[in-house]
Amino acid sequence: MNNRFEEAKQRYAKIGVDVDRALDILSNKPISIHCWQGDDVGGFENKDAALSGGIQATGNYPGKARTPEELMADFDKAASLIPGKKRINLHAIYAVFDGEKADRDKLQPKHFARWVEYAKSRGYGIDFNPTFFSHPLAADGLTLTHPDEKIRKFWIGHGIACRRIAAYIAKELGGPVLNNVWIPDGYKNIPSDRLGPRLRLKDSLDKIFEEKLDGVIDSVESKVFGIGVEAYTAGSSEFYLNYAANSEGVYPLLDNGHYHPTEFVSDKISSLLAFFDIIPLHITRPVRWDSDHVVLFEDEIKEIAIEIVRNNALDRVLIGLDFFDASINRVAAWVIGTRNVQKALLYALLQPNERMRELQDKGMFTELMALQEEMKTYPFGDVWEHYCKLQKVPHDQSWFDQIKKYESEVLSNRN
Ligand code: RNT
Ligand code: ZN
Repeated sequence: MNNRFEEAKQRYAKIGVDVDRALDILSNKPISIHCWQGDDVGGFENKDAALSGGIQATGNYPGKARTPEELMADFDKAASLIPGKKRINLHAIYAVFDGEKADRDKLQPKHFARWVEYAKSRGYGIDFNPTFFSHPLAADGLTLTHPDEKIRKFWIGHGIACRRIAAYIAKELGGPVLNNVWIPDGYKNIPSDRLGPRLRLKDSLDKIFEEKLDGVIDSVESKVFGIGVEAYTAGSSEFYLNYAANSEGVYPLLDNGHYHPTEFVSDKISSLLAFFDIIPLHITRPVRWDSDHVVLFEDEIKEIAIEIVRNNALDRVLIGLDFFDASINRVAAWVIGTRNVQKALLYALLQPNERMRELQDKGMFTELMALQEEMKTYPFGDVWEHYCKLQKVPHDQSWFDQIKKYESEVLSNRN
């Protein structure tokens, strides 16, 4: 009998929070963990592929995964230290070629058979992303908006190929696959035409999404700016919100690193819940810009989780992660970031959300503030530790001992 947990449970029960129910809900919510934290968004296309598209993984911590086998082993290590249900989020550049390589527009389901096998054997779901960067035909930073029709066609072909791969994965795994389109397209300096690229983007997307495919959830990810495209990004928030609102089955994906620093995704979720049945997220940590730092257990992450939970939207909000830190142990980065998102969800599930809503509606704002602040020091940590024990993963910092061991036995032999 864990006394601290039992005491915590009673305290939460007193304010009407059912802890066991919260743990049950949490254990059933999958988190889509991005494969690209394991190798700095490198992929397997070619060994020295340089990351492009205005995103950057900085740092040179030793031990990055160089092959599918290494990436899968690292993901396994991380997953063994993370409670709850998992999905693995793949990018097209993680195709596993058995012999001859295929260019992006020629990618086929068979190039992802290894990942399907991997996910099946571990009971994970898979999500998917076409890769519109780190490629010679994206060297000028333009893909689906490119003024050159030939280049645009190549990238449309890539988008179509990826949706078919997503459909294949969905069929194999027996459940829907999110296929998320993010493109880097934009301009460093003041453009002389802002509409043209957006009209070309609209047309390219229409062509990509034309085919009806079972099991594929399509999304489009907006952004405010990237490195080298500071003045203009074609796929802006307004563009994609409108695109999604006007197309059947395409959803706007919110990445909380993709807005002005004074904007909050926690405040955007409810606006979208009013209009869309599904909302995909990329949870990250922007530090001054879209820097893709590892997610911490901090206020905005808690607030995002609270918005999902108190609006009963856990089934509608698809939670994916998106960070790539090469300055720390990459396996630890996965563990820290994913556990923090799960902590935030638990924190949200342990709030007396109904009571708080009532206080707001009755105009009892003093009581509301008092309760909100009291909740911050409730024995949340005791419940988290209990959850980890139930899930048979380390409940405290001792998970890091396993990372240290893995680093000395496995990662340090890579160079
Ligand atoms: C880039 C977007 C995008 C990428 C990944 C690798 O700013 O956030 O989601 O980070 O697709
Ligand atoms: Zn993202």
